[in-house]
Amino acid sequence: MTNSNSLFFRALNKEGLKTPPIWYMRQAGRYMPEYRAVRKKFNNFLDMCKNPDVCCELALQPINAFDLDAAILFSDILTIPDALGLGVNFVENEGPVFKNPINNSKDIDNLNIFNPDELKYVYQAVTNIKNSLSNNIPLIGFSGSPWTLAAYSIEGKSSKDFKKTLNFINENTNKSHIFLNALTDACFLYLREQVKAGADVIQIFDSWANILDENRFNEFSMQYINKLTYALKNDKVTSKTPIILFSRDPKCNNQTLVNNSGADCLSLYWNMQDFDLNIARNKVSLQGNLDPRILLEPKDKIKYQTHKILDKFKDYPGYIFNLGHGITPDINPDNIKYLTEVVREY
Ligand code: 1CP
Repeated sequence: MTNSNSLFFRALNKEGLKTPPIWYMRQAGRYMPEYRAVRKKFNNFLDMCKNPDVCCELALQPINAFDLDAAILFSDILTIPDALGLGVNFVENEGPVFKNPINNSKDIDNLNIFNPDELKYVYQAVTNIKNSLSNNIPLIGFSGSPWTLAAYSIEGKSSKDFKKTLNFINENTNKSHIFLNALTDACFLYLREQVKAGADVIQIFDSWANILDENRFNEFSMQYINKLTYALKNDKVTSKTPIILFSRDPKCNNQTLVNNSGADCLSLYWNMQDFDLNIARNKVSLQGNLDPRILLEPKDKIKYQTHKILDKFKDYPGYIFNLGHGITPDINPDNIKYLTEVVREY
């Protein structure tokens, strides 16, 4: 059991705190020499994700190095498309590449039905990590949002503009909704198993929310995030598990995020600097917002920008310190250590 007095839970309960809890998106990864040492033993990134003991070791690395207030499962959002038979591979310097992407509506008809048992290696990693953490450090489980998983599955790779995906949803709108519904069911079953295995908190990554205009965001992304959070909040296993939504720079009214997502906490992208705290106060906790690029600057600049963020959120009931997106491989781990000290000394 995790101590509900942990800083992270208190912030998720919208408590105003003198020092916010701290964790970082992508806190385990290539920027850490300890990670690279383990990574080089595996050719294929997904093979590494399929090894629960290794995932446990990787999830603990940033906790041990920086004494953070929450751990996150070591895995990837693309485990679900992989389990659906789309053949996910990670290619050096290119990111994910799908062997069998969705090219036409028949590919959606022919998709495997998601079987949550195919991702047992993830739930085992959750249990191993949970058993290795002290009880004041909660464990975050996660999934991609249905939209973000659909975007990778259709595009077949990462992309700046996801042109193929945007054309596909225009030309195959009904089938796209069938696919998004199937992904929503898959995310629900997947997250439920993670909670059963020991995850204390859930984060949903809508990393490609930004490529949709407002109408399409509501239709193709927010609608399914809302279905997913509704299902989680109405299930015995997950009803009490706090949900954090990271939506990358969505082209919607911020009120929509607060009122329609069903999330307990919103993780703010770094460019959402004009997000009005008053529309969220006492409704949702807030997380993040610091530009990760700041970590490439000298220490005095890191301190200045961090203080600006902390000034902004200091009276907000339920703020979790984090970056506005993930740590990138070019960031020096010393600066993560320094940033963490700056927040705790503020
Ligand atoms: O070769 C390597 O070492 C792979 C690098 C790597 C790592 C360390 C990838 C490939 N995924 C991960 C782990 C990961 N991914 C975690 C656990 C680590 C942690 O956070 O401590 C998490 C939570 C993710 C989530 C994830 N994967 C997201 C959502 C977060 C975000 O950054 O917006 C996304 C979009 C992915 C897809 C993905 N996986 C890997 C890469 C390089 C990418 C991005 C591809 C792209 O740019 O589109």
